[in-house]
Amino acid sequence: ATKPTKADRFSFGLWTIGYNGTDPFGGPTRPELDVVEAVERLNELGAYGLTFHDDDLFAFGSTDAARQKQIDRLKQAMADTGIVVPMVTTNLFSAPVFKDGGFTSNDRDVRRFALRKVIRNLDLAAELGAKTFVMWGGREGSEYDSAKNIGAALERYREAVNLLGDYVTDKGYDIRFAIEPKPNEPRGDILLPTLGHAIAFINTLDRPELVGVNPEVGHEQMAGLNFTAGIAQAIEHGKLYHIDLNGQRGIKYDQDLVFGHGDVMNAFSLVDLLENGGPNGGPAYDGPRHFDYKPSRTEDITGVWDSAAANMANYLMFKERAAAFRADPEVQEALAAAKVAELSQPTLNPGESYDDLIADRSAYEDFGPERYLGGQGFGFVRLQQLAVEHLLGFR
Ligand code: GLT
Ligand code: MN
Ligand code: MN
Repeated sequence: ATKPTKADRFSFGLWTIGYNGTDPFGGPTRPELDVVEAVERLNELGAYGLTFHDDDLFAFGSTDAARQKQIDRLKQAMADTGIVVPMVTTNLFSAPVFKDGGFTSNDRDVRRFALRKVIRNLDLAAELGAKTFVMWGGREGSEYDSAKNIGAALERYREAVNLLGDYVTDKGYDIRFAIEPKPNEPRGDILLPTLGHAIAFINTLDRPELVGVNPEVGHEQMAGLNFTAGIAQAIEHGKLYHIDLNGQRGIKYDQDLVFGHGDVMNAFSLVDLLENGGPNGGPAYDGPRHFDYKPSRTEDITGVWDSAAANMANYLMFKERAAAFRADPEVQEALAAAKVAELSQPTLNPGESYDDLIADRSAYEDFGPERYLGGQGFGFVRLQQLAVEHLLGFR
């Protein structure tokens, strides 16, 4: 059951398995990984998709011929393996020109260049059949409050996303955008730092239906937030267009660990939500299960592929454990005792007005809140303990 197949829809960024170990304190510990090898190995391991930034596939500033050669090599590898490209994204953060961001750089010429770079990559995304275009604005932000007019930056962000929405609509591309929040790193503070900020921003756009979020486990956890709860809210708003799965241990730099190597309890509840949280207990999300992790700098190429496999195996193990949790009669009983389903029942009766509520003596005068002292516990802890026992394989 931990052997992935294409039906599981696991995808990986080319920059993840292709990460060469460079960090702010040291250079590469691994040689470059070729895209064809990446596609072939992912296929063998049971993944279905590869995603990439323009600059992962062909170096920034490549000639048209060099760019086309890499695109053709990728297309051939896709044809040979059946690997698809469900998502594409543009690098607006590595090149020196983007040192103050792309869409929101103080320098207007840089903003115009950034838009052209994205438009060019949108054409490639459409050509390869990608349905989602991720926008991670890692350099959109600042270190110094007086150096960035946040209101103006948000206006420029909006101007950019609106223009790109017009572009895909006019071209007839079947592509939606997904904004990826992150609180900080590389900028001291990044614009749209959490999925909540991003969803609020999206609702101010000309075409909000074209734009959702691509939350990353570690990014929300860097802000001290509960990832599962955030994902549940994104789903409730109809905005979960894509997801970046990985692992993070607490509020610190972005670790990009293997999915399941960070907060295990939250990973379990996340998979339970994605797989069993939908209507009638079915999946709540039907998009790619995309891994955005970094094979640790200590690993050789064997460690790279072991870690890629570990992401998928862990997801499938959580999925299996979550199914067992849901199927356990004792869990069902604990869920009922905890009144979890009762929360789905509207607080007012059908057609009931506030006058009717005020007239209902059982809601207030005869309610008796005193009985909640001592009695009327919810049993949430017992429910959580059952989850732990399933997660650890003791049930
Ligand atoms: C970068 C970042 C990731 C984003 C990628 C998409 S780029 O690697 O750390 O979280 O998902 O642009
Ligand atoms: Mn990350
Ligand atoms: Mn990411």
